[in-house]
Amino acid sequence: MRLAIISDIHGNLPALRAVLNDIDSRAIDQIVCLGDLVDFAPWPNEVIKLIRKSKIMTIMGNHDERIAFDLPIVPLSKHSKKETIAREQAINHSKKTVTEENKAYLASLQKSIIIEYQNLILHFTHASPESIDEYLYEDDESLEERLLSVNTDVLLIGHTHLSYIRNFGNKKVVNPGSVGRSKEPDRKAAYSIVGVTLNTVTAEIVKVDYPISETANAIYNSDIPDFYADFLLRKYITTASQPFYQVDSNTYKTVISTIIIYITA
Ligand SMILES: [Mn+2]
Repeated sequence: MRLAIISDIHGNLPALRAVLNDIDSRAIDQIVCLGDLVDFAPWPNEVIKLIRKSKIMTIMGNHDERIAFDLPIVPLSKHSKKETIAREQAINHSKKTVTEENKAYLASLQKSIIIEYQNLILHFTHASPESIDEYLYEDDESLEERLLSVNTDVLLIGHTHLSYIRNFGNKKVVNPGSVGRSKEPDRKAAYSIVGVTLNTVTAEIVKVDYPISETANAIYNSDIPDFYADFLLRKYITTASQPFYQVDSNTYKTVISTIIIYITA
């Protein structure tokens, strides 16, 4: 069985199309989406339509939950003042734009899915087994404990927008990264291919080029704050609270004159 794992599309239709085309060109049995279909780019309804049409098994993300149930927007301490304001505007844009039918679809999503296949168990959830909005980064010291706590062979999580694969003996934690709002230096659409045989699991991260400028221009021409287009175009590098920007020194020098570095507390 070969699975394609996608996550964190965030309304970015060109990125989703590129990833689905790439998946189409490979022998994949099922696509699983770890959630966050909406917010930050102007195609939330089109993304939901394509996800449903493509019969993708989908889990609820924290952004989906907030739009589905009209939950309040709570600022995140890791964000700068500028990002806090932009985020609220972007989420309010989705609250106005996403149709009632699509809100009902988002509300219908499960928060985790467990697949048993041959002798193996795979546990899919948006952020962590315990929470829909906890960030589990690659270097998290509790990662193995979290994996073992849900008695699974493979824990598949997104939410951080940073792809990684961590192996613990025969068990794994796989984060496919983000399709539509990558926080990796290349900003490419990321996803994962997971192969499952009788007793073994393989995983790889795939990066796909897509027309980032098309998405950025659509954001500039919408009510979504320019912040999110600038981010895709790397006009800002937000360090947030995690030292994940492994920009190599050569790349850094070429862009240093055009970026603004945000250091947030
Ligand atoms: Mn999320």
